[in-house]
Amino acid sequence: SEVEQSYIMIKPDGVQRGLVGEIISRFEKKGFLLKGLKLFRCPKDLAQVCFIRIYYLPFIFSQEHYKDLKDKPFFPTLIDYITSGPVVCMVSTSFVILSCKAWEGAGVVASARKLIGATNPLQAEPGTIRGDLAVQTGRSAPTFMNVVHGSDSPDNGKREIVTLLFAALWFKEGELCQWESVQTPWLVE
Ligand code: YYY
Ligand code: MG
Repeated sequence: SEVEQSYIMIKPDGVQRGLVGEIISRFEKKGFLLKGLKLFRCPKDLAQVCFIRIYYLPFIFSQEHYKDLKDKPFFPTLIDYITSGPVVCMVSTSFVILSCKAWEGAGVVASARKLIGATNPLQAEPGTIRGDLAVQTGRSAPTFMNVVHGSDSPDNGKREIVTLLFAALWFKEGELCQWESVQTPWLVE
């Protein structure tokens, strides 16, 4: 049976501001199972991207990650922002088995989005990661700096983590860790 997965990423401002532990801690405390974790510098340079796509498949690039936004006015600065320093790439899995329909709506993707909060940090509720930890409104710069990314659907979760050889983004096959947490029986019945 298949388990829902979300790709969660601490963006360069979160890393630079020393919020890695704080942000990981929120997902840990919630009870999600951590399946993958790495510090990674996303290349901006096209030559680098081409090289890596040829020699290190499957691979990532930020333009692919945000391809749905490529016509937006903030897209160039969004790519500048996301490639401006290391990011922390994470995969979280719910304990919830998808075939258990009653739980599907409460799966990790939607739940992680709630923990993360609204895209605009000034509109994000207190208690959410963006509401508590970010302020950039996009008024002076066209892109929100909002410290963290979370997949917006289970399908995008799959696309962003590791799918087919040529479509895989942030993680390579074999980089995710198969393990069981001792917490599981205390989190779900
Ligand atoms: O999923 P989420 O990150 O909350 O927002 P998206 O609509 O997917 O946009 C991705 C990314 O783009 C967002 O985190 C900041 C930036 N952005 C922006 O700077 N200004 C907007 N009006 C919308 C998005
Ligand atoms: Mg999004």
